[in-house]
Amino acid sequence: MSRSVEERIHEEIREKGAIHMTLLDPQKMGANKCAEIAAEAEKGGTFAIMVGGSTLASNSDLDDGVKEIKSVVDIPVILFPNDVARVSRYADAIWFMSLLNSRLTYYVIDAQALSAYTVKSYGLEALPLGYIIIGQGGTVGFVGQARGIPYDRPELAMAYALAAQTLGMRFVYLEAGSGAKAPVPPEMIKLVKSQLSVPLIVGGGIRDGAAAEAAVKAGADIIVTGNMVEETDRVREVINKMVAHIESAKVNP
Ligand code: 1GP
Repeated sequence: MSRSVEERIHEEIREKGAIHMTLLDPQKMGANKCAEIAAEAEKGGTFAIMVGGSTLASNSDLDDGVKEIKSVVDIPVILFPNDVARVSRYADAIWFMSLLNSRLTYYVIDAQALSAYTVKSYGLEALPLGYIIIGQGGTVGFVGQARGIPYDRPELAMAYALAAQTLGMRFVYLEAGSGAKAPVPPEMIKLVKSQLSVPLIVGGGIRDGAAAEAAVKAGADIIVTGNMVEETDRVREVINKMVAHIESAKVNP
């Protein structure tokens, strides 16, 4: 039997120290462009493609995007849904996530209840994830009605992350929001990681190797970037540089 995406993530973290994932939005960029970027990102050394969805778009665009990306890469394609409709049967896995600091039970548990059967019937591998918004969180903070954790309150992030792990979630994500002015602070990552044994994902506002390296040195296991590849036509080079920073960070702590 082939290894699960979860096993592959763990193996890669063990081997490399930390890994990079590339977030793409087919509904924003179009399926062809996404596939083109995904192929270059794979060559640059990204471990997986995460497929997010725009708030206002149709599901057929999502399916087309996932299929197109799958047709050009061998690395895992993982859904990163922002709502119940963002589930495609063509992906390898889905971050089955709860927005832990939302005001609305919808984003904490109701959306998951509404989509769990679909995920199961599609045979999608579910990766249980506690998702925590730091600061304002940009669009996801607004739509998800998050009570963003202030950047200077790392102990609150730690408390929510530890609750996620204690509830059995197998990944924790600290999200500053796509395009955030400042990424999650290293001091916060450090405190959160000191209490966690599950992989810690960090994303939002990471624009260069130095920021990724700082996050990994503080304890991040997975770095997610989205905007970075949308803003360049040298995707392979940019990802390659970032991956080098990420891998060297764990080797030379
Ligand atoms: C957003 O954390 C991701 O969900 C990526 O953010 O687009 O700022 O890289 P950026």
